[in-house]
Amino acid sequence: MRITLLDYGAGNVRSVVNAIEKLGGTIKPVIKPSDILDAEKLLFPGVGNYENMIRILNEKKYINPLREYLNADQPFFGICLGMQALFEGSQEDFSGHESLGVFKGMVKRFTTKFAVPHMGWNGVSLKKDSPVFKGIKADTKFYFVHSYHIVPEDESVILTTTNYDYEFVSSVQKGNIIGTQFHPEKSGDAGIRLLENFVFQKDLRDGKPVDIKGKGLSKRIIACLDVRANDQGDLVVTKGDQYDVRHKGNVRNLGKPVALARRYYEEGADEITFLNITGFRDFPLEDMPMIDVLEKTSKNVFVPLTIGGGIREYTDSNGKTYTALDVAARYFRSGADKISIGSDAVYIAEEYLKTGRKSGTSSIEQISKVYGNQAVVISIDPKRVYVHSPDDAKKHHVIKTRFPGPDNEIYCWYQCTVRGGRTTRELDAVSLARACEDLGAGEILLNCIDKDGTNSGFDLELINAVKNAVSIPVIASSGAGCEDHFLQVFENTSAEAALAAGIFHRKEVPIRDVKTYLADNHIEVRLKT
Ligand code: 1PR
Repeated sequence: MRITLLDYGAGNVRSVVNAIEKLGGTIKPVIKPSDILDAEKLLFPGVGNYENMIRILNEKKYINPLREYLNADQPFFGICLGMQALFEGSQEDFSGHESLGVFKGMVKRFTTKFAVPHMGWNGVSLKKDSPVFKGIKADTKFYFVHSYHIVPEDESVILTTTNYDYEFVSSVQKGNIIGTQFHPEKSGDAGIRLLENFVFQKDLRDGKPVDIKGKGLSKRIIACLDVRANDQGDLVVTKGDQYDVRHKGNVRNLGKPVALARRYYEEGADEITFLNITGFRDFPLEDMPMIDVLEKTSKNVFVPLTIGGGIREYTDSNGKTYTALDVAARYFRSGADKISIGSDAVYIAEEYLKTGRKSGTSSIEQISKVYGNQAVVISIDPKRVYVHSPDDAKKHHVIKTRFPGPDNEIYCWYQCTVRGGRTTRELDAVSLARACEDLGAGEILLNCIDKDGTNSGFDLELINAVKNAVSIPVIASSGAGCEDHFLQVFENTSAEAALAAGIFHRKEVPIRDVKTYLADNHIEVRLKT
């Protein structure tokens, strides 16, 4: 079966292509407007920013052929922005460009005290029969990542709804036209099944009303792979002990990145994060192995992939300058869904806090504008600094701690570091997180150097301090040593996700045991069936 793919050039379409090809389908990309009308089945995966997408569709003169194709009720599957484009406009668009308007209604921003973007695995309640849901169990969860959702005027087009503080429409169908807010290509086996149904079912049309309830949003469990070349020059997954990755002088070698990522996908990881931990000194576009890792991983791993390390502006030895956006674009094209910025975020926040002005040119602003906030993660590497009194660190966000310092200090603040923890800066983690959210970041990956590799549990005080200061999702990281540490994070903080490395690499606790333990203790998780 030949699927025509509408790729407007922003975001990761590699996973969709990989999924279709894995299913035995072939992909024909849309190169010119008439390719849309020639399609047998048209797939439109959209990710990023609505305004950017609709501007490109107008510039490429795709609007009229798309309308003609859709008005003829030809098979269409829109994912995320690809579905939102069917409506009359979005609150994310101030450009005045024309939308498709094939379905009546608007795309609106979430109005909730919950973290936005809505990010993670959530259930769907099915409102009518549809061949695209054939063989998919009622309690299946799909991967969502968005700050805006559709509000259709015509209720008959609603295929599923999902609960995130309130009920919103998470997919639509009218005849052969289907759209999902969630990403099937990032939703593991169930998502692949949905795409398979679209590709191979002859009759796709929607049927009778039903009312099948779905489950709620899961807490995410993320496997993290710190990657670097070892002394023999092989790219390995390593693991630090408070960021020191050497044991008896050698870089610890805990496996190969592609193979480990696949193992974690099969064990039920909700996301995989790769951190190129020497990225601060190398130039990632010359570091082709990381690109190769992403390309190979995305062939078989259908959950979100994050890549961090070295996302910043760079001038090569010939004097050619690459923007952080160029670096990120290369990673997105290779299969990454999110990029994570460490050192550069600290410098950007320092400048922003000093001047009070958004330059518009920082990596955070540039990448979030083109690829959407949800694609920009800020990786924070803080260290505790103990003080006797908040007056001893007036410029910083100081907390009272239950774990006194070496001189019995009962206060501390969390000092930001750059260059893999090697250099400390006069900025605290809470201020960094707030500044980055302001600049357009969509998620915080909150490491903790004191806890990293210690197996002694997460730093709950740090997580609460940062989580209470921002309204974007926070991933708790560093220190997991047993199943109960994950439970403590979710019971004592409102972090949306927990990330671990060492215990998974050393096979001390399998991911599925963590999830079963959480489920037994009434934490909502996605259990792989
Ligand atoms: O500064 O933008 O180039 O990004 C560099 C990235 O590499 C940052 O995200 C930084 O956190 C990461 N990094 C740099 N050096 C190290 C190191 O370990 N020497 N790793 C490093 C950070 C922390 C987590 C780890 C958790 C969980 N590692 O990734 O996986 O602490 O570990 P655990 O469960 O074993 O306790 P830039």
